[in-house]
Amino acid sequence: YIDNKRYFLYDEIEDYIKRVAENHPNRVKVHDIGRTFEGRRMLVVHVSNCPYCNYTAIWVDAGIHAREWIAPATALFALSQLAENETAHADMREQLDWYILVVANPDGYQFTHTTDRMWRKTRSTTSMPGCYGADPNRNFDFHWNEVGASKNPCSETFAGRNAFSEIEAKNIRTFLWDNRLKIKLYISYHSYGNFILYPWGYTAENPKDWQTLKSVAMKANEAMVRAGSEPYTIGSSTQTLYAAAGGSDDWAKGFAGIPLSYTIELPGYKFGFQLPTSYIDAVARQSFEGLRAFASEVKRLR
Ligand code: 0X9
Ligand code: ZN
Repeated sequence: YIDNKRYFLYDEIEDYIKRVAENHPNRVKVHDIGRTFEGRRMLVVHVSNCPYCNYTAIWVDAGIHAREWIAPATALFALSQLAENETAHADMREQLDWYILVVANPDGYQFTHTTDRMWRKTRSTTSMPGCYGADPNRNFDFHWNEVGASKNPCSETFAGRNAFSEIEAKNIRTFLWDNRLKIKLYISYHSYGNFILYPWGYTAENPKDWQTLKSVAMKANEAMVRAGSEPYTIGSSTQTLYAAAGGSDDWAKGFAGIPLSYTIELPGYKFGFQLPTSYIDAVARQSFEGLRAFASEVKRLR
């Protein structure tokens, strides 16, 4: 399995995904959902006991923001447990399909390893020479650019030239849209700050089913705390963190109609984005217990 001893490069994650699919052909399928701006492949891993049974599905992505390294590490660990640990987690695989996108912004992720550890956005060219990338989490077409985003290509929260200007966001959109009827839970791992956020990010109003969103988040939090985690703050993005439109979570719920949608801000402790490798294992394992609770709630609500 993934040993959580360090943060992997994008190429290593890609190689691992190919290997795990080869080693577990009846449980793991890889969907190539398109290329990034710089030409990297974006791979969604489908893990299921019965890949053609069309079970209720859970989507997990991570690394929409390049510098939030603990997020891909957490998603990668979840993938490795679900795919490779044959003797455990039957509860999580039974009657469920998992779709995992370990690195949602591969170009940015690679850039944080080679050039600028604090890079957040994609790496596309913009109308401004010397300013690169848009914030993929401001680029989704649901109340796009209404609040908490910028039209300035040099800004860290540049919403993009238009909604879905970023190929990475567009690739995710297409896959989610095509599978929207089976996906009941959308999870996006970010860091940092220990938050479980539900929609909306574009308005302070609550979705009408906010109580369900909140109670499911509370189950996940309880499971993570039982596994040793610091507690998470639960609430709507706008009410708990800040207003910001164009997020993937808002689009998943508001446009694609996926009922349960969350952004999980993993812990940074005192280190922020630069969480030391010694923390990876605990965060990944605690988060995996959160996923187990999410899975059981999805089945209960089905
Ligand atoms: O600002 C963001 O995109 C997220 N926080 S982060 O520090 N990881 O950048 C929060 C996104 C919450 N969801 C929405 N605002 N839709
Ligand atoms: Zn983020």
